[in-house]
Amino acid sequence: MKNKPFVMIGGGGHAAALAEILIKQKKRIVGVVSPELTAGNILFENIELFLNDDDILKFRPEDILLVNGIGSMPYKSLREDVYNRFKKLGYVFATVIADSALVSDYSTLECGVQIMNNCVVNLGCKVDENTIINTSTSIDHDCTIGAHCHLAPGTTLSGQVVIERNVHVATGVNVINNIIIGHNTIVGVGTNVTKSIPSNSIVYGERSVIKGLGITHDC
Ligand code: JB3
Repeated sequence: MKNKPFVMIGGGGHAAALAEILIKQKKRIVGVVSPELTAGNILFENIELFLNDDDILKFRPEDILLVNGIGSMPYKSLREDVYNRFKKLGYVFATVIADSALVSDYSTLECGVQIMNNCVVNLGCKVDENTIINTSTSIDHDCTIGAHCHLAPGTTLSGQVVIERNVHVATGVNVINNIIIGHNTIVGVGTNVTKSIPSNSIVYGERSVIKGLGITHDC
C-alpha cells in the first residue's frame, strides 16, 4: 500500500486541495479523472487527465490507490456513488491526512477519510469511510463520525459527539459535548448545536426549525 501511485477522482477545488496535500507528501498522482478541470490546473497540468470514470478500469485495483476528490454538498450523492462503485470493484480509497493536521494515534480513520489542513482529531475518535473533515475542523475526544459525512471548514465538536452517516455540517458550526446528530441531517452554517438533532432534519442558524417536527428552539 505504501508506495502505490494515486489516481484522483474529480478535478475541482476539493481535488486540488487534496492533490496539494499529497504532492507535499511526495506521493505520486498518475491520473486525474474528471470531465473537466475546474480548479487546481497548476497542480494538474503535468498529470494525465482521464475524462471518464470508466477510464479508472484501465488500472488494476491492486496497482493504485484512489482518492475521492469529488466534494460533498447537501443533496448531492455523486461523491458517495463514485466511492461505492469503485469500492465494489475492489479498488481501495486512500485515507488522506494533511501534514498540518494533528490526528491522535488513538483515533481510528476508515478508508477514504480525508483530514484536511489544520484539523485536530483527538484521542478516542472514530471516523467512518469516505468522510471529509475539512480545513481547520476540530474534533475533540471520543467523537464518532459516520460514513459519507462532510464537516465543513471551521467545524468544532466538543467531546463525545456522535454524528451518524450522511450528515452535512456546514462551515463554522459548533457542537457542545454529548450531542447526537441523526443520519441524513443538514446543519446550516454557523449553527450552535446545544441539543441532539433527529435524523433527516434541516437545522440552521441560532434559532432553528427542525423540518417535519415543527419545533422552533435554540439548537
Ligand atoms: O467547502 C469546501 C472547502 N469545499 C467544497 C467541497 C467540499 O465540495 C467546494 O467548495 C465545493 O463545494 C465542492 O468541491 P468540488 O467537488 O471540488 O466542487 P467543484 O469545484 O464543482 O468540482 C467538481 C469536480 O468534479 C469538477 O471538476 C467536475 O468536472 C468533476 N465531476 C463532475 N462530475 C466529476 C463528475 N468527476 C468525475 N470523476 N466523475 C463525475 O461524474
